[in-house]
Amino acid sequence: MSTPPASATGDTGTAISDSGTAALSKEVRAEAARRRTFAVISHPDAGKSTLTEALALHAKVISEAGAVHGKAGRKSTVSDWMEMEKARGISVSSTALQFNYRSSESTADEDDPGNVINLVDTPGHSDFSEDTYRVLTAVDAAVMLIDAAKGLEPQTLKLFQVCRHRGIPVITVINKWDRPGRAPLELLDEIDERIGLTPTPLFWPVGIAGDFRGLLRRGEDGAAEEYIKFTRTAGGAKIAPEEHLDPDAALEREGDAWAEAAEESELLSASGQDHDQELFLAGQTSPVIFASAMLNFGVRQILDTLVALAPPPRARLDIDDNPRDVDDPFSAVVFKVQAGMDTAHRDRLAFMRVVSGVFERGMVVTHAQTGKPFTTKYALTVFGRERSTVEAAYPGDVVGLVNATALAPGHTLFVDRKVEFPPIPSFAPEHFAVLRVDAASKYKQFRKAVDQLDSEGVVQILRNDVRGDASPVMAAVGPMQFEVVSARMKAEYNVEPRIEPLGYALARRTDAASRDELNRQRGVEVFTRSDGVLLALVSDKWRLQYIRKELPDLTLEPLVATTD
Ligand SMILES: Nc1nc2c(ncn2[C@@H]2O[C@H](COP(=O)(O)OP(=O)(O)OP(=O)(O)O)[C@@H](O)[C@H]2O)c(=O)[nH]1
Ligand SMILES: [Mg+2]
Repeated sequence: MSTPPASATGDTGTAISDSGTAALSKEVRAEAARRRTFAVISHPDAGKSTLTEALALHAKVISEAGAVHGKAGRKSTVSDWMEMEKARGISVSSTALQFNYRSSESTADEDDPGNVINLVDTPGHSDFSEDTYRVLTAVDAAVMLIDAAKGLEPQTLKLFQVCRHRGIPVITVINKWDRPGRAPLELLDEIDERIGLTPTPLFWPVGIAGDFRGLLRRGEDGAAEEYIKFTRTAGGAKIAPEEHLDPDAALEREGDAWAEAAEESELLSASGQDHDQELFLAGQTSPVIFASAMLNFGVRQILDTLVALAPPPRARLDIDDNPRDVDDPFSAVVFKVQAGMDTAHRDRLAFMRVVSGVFERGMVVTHAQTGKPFTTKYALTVFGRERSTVEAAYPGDVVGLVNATALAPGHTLFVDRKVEFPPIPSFAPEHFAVLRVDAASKYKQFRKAVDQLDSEGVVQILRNDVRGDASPVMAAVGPMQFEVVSARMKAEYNVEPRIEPLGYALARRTDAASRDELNRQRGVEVFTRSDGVLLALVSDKWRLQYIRKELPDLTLEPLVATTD
């Protein structure tokens, strides 16, 4: 755990001398420089949660990965802690983990404190893509997993586009190389052709998919620098032992498998597929590593690559496009709100990513959206479901604030010089359902649950006078979000809700002047969302086209759907 810098622990009221300010600024810059904040993203099932756990295993924060139960014989991962996630083996919500890591380079130098890794495991299912999108607004890099047998999948393409749009550099991991899959050069061609991103492998597989022996480390000109041979451990529960061999010894040991890997590596150089840091940061190329998250092959190489190449926290632009530098006074963005993580306490955590300055627990910060002061008495660093009190945090760190009820995704916190970061656009919902509870005795709990899940953004809650408060309408990007609502209402509030799908397929933003006329149309109903925005739900696009044509003066604006 990081300790607060001496220069930052004084009373906030006392003036800090110029030399003190300079020392603080130096401290913050140094702390920011050793941080790496990234998201693990992919199409469902490519192995994000398995990799997240393998990375934690390599940083020695957990001692064993996987065990007996759950999907494919493995216990649920540290990042999949909700009951629904454990039962189905899928992630339905993003999860943050923070840990220290000393790369092989930093362990050589005793004074080197190593790195602080802030990792967010995201859900792959497109129904939860809004959660993933919010995470991508808060990280500096992404690790994109591709299943060796499946190659690019629909969600992979969408996520690459989001990363490009946001200027997030991507490190690509071709996972599950322990299972039969496609030819490595073919997988790279697909990335190049379909995404227009040049893949630049750093580690090339020795042995075809399904016969994963180890990795060839590529030098600058594509020449093989060394061979890292891995040994399987029982069930992949422990770090896989590595043996490092020079190219001659590798050829002797692996014969054709090595010769082929070496030849392919040279072919890649001939087509210009070597790593270039500037092009990587500019989002034009992506370093590639082949791995097996399950067997822990290539996992240390992923961590070391993140430390060596992924960008540390940098200045962030505010709503007026002015940069907030990492050593400016404290500021942070909230990217996620989650309750029910601790069934004993039932508290609500707002996750913020520190953008600038030092955060100290107990600090009074300003909530930019309301201008109100906010005391950060309960601040936590999280590791999946586990949490511990955090005393200080630096740019790049993810901190959970307890019971910060006014905070919602996209909000800004700051001290001293005011700043407000751009809001996170919300997705256009395409699925709608009525939510109600039959037992009148449960109504109070039901109301509480609705408010909570609404404020987290699990679904959007819509209301109108005709339907009344007892049966609000839920709006979602995907229907699985409704299942999460149902599961969480039962688990956290002991309420058994009834969910009835509604026959609308589109939502458009409207205004008070258009409301009555719209409500008179067949297949249209106007609602107020909890943030005050008026939404017209429409049965289908033909109905929408018809109304547009017949009543062109009515306001019907599309909502931003940011993954498209
Ligand atoms: N053979 C093999 N299986 C793997 C590997 N990595 C993950 N798996 C398996 O693939 C399945 C999905 O893994 P997860 O880690 O849950 O995938 P995910 O990407 O987190 O899935 P979602 O969060 O639901 O999108 C599990 O059965 C894993 O055991 C790997 O390297 N090799
Ligand atoms: Mg997962």
